[in-house]
Amino acid sequence: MTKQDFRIVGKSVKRADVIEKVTGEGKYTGDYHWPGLLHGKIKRSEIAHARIKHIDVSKALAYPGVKAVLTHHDVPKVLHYGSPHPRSASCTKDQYILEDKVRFWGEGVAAVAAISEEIADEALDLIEVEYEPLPGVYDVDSAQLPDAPQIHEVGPGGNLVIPPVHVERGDVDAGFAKADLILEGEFEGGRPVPTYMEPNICVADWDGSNKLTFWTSTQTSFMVRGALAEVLGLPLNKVRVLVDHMGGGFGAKQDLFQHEFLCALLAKKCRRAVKMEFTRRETFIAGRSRHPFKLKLKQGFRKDGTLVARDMQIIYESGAYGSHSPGVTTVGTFSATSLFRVENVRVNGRAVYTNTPIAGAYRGYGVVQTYFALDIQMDEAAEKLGIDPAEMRLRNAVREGDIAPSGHPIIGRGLEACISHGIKAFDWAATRDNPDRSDPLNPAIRKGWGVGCEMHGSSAYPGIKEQGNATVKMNEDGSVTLLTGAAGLGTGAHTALAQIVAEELGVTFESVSVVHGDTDVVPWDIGAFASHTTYLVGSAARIAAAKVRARVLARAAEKLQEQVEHLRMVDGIITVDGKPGQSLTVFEAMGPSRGIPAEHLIDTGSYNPTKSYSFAAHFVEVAVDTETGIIECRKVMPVHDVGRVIHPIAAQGQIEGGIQQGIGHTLTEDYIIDRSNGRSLNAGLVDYKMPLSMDMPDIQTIILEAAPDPGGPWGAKGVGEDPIIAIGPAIANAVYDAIGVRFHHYPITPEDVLNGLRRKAAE
Ligand code: SMO
Repeated sequence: MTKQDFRIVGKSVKRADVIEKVTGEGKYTGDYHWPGLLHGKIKRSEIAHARIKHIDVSKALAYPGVKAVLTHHDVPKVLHYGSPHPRSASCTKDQYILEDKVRFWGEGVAAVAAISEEIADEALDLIEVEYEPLPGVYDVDSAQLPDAPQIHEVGPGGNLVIPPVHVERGDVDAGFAKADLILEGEFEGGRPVPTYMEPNICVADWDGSNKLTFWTSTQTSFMVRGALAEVLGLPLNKVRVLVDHMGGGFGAKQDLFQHEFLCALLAKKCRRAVKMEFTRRETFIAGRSRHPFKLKLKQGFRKDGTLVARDMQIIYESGAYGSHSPGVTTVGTFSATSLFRVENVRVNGRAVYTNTPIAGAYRGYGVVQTYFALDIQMDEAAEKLGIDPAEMRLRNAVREGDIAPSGHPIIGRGLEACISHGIKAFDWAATRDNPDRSDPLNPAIRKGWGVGCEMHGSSAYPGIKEQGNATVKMNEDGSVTLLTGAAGLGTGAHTALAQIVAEELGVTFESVSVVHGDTDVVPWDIGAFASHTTYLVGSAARIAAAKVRARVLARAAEKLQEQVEHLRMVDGIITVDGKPGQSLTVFEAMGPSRGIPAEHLIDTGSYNPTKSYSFAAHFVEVAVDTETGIIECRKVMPVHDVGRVIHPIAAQGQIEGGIQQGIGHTLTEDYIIDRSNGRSLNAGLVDYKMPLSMDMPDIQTIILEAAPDPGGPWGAKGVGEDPIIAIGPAIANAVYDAIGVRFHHYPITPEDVLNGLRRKAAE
């Protein structure tokens, strides 16, 4: 199919949910209210590592308006996956709902249900907890000392979450022996928090048949269902999980959180519906951040720029529980074998427990960290070898047929296409060769330009069949309903799915409506993560639509007395090849036939994907104020290969959002933990600076369809996580270009810049 043949795919149709969203009519979990609804709150630990000697809830229970209090004495003693991921390799089973122990500051120790949020909050203060403090470890270095206190009994020991992940190819030592230039560096990064607009929220309600109905803001409704059923000892058909509109997730809403279990248990105890809602502060304390990391990287290059050997060791700080650390460590470690091609490579990844808040899944899942280092060191090598940095990346970019982190061969030349396209569109050579780096308006400002690259895989979990599912119904009037379990995080995924169905089926986009987020109704879904909804569920939806289309056409053929091969269906009109007068609407085709009343058609598609890789190169301009140390990211040109774009404006929105978050990571966002006692110092948005609209650069997005993936619908690949990855190193590289100071960490603060300038002046 050439681009011109598409009627709906590739067009920025009006989003299916746009009216309800802009008018405020769309329902989010927080919009559910009814008389008698109780409110739950969590009592949080004021100490990072301790045993609970005694907990007295009598005063709280006696407080007027309080309906129930739960402590570790009242909840099932079941170790659960903090993340109920079907791939056990992604997650750890190291958490109880409540325990007589706390492992981080702010961990829940008790839960209250009361007739109002205020009363529940006040009751928390009446719970008396007697702690026996335990020695804590608050950074990965002390956690790995031989005599360090052990945070968990489960796991391989040594405060490791899982055994080290090791991958090795070729002969690394021989590779270094061939190198003309060897670079070694240490890198580290802070703790950005996915600041979704809608804090975590859930509502639990039990009915007379002991069935739990559970509304929650989650990316993974079926995993929530599975984990709740397991812990509560219920069959899956006695747990119904509902997800309505969501205000973002960014990966972190893949976990099953402590408050979700507690909400269900409080509702059970009270025999009344309970709502539990995080404050913004709680999304920091009890949410999931990106993993802070420390990394050592050594690489060898030939004079012509060819990378010949790579040796990397990375430590991800997991915090108090494993959450997605196994997955993040595995994905990050394997991804570090790629991006820039190298035959001789060795990467070792570890995840280490500390008594700090939990790190988990966050857009860019382990890869943000490793590619930050790879891309900065690539820049350093280019400079040392006298090669233009963009040209250096072009020479080393992964190519068609190279082994991808997943073990599959890379399809197409996506990364090279992004780099070379950007070089031209950004006017890279002329811009960067310009010796004048001053700003005409402010002599203290130095301008600089940088580039960063990324690739990211979507989907594919070995061993899980039918990961993507969709059901398509052609109703008796010719309208179409798509049922999907894929959550709508706010990215427009449901619109893309509806476009795919309409295109494949041959009906108008407006005739397709999407039903989602009710586990009793929609087909099973692995969850909206790994940048895969369009790729995976889109493929399943296309298969389902094709089946329905064949059945509609079979009916039409019968009615028209024509061969089915001669029929076409476009925009809901069925025509006959070579007979312009002959046609039927879908409505007519679906109507009564030979006395049999009108009926609907329903079919389901399932899809087992391989893994697809998307690519990008980001070109940026920064302005560094040498008096204040403030770095301003002024311009970004993200060039992305998405294989096939389904909805250009939605894809562009994803890219712009990723850049905004990436700028935050790189320049200002860091959830700071006191390394002496595990207390958090800036939970909430008062002292944690995320970029706002006024901080946004001029973004000139370029979307390429350079390397379509045969596994995705018409070649489409993921775009969700990609844009957060390359922007960080691109900014760091541009800062070096501006002021000649190299930074190997994020965030790069004004203080860092001023100290760096001072160091440089002293050299
Ligand atoms: S961090 Mo993502 O939702 O795989």
